[in-house]
Amino acid sequence: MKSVTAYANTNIAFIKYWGKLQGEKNLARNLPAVGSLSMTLDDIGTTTTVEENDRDAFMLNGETLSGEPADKVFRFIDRVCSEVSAKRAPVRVISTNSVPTAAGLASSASAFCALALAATRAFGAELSPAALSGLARQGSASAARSVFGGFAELPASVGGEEVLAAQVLDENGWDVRLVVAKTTTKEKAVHSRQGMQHTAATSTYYPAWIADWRRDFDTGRKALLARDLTTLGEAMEHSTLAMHATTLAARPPFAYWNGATIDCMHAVWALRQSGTQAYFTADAGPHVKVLCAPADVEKVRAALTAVPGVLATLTHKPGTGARLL
Ligand code: 2P0
Repeated sequence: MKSVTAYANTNIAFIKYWGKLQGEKNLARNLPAVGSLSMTLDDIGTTTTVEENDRDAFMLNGETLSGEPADKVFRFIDRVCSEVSAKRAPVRVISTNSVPTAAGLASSASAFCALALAATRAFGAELSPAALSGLARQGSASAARSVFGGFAELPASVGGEEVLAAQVLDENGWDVRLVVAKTTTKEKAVHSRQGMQHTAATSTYYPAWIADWRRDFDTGRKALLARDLTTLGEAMEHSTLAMHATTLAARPPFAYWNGATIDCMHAVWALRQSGTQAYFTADAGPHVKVLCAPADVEKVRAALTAVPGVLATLTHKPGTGARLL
């Protein structure tokens, strides 16, 4: 067995994935109930090495992990082996994350994408980018989109059909920026998988979310291809707020936002009122990400930095797809 190292950038969804096809078989394959559309970010992701070892071991950021986080990785290795018909041998998986783990900056997206690429190659298989996205999706659905640079889509699965991610525009296809406002250093209390399953099971608004997501997806996809920031931004904000509304109408309710998250949203709306094209999104965590033109980055950063509770801002361009190192 070869020792293989791969790198994947994380991605942020403009149009949100939130909800899985239910039923044991569908859940085992992690099939999304809604379509999503994302931007892969530059220089923020996961580097993962997969190599032979005398027993399964998982190291993340220099620490050996055990329990569920490690078991999730080992189960994914089982899946890789069955998918590429390789004999399962024990492995050491060494990952380094430049994404804050489990704080809503999509660490599982880059993690399972890099792991899928490194593990398939370590076991001697070479998958097409589309097939690799199908495998990465089974680790974490958002990971399917990180296979591709620039902007990617992952369709909804209808009736349990297999779904693969695809590139919509490459990293040179549209020069935009995503400004990330960090509003905490803490890990989130409700992991996204748990959060989406809880809302699917209990939220009054989940049926409305499932009935309506396609409008934002179709509008957002068309706007992305037309490089229309205003239309894409409006669809992104709607998708974001509709997703978060499902959590507020769950029983018991929960919210990924903190006070600074909401203040950042108001700051973005104020920017628009004064003529700057800026649009927010937020994921399963309290950070706020703002889409804007490169020329408006400084204005957006200044507005977000002025919000009490914003700890730092980081600016990302569209990044490249997953690669071997
Ligand atoms: C997304 N999120 O589209 C959405 C928006 C969070 C909010 O994908 O259960 O970690 O592993 O498939 O991919 C986070 O969910 O969930 C996510 P699983 P994942 O980026």
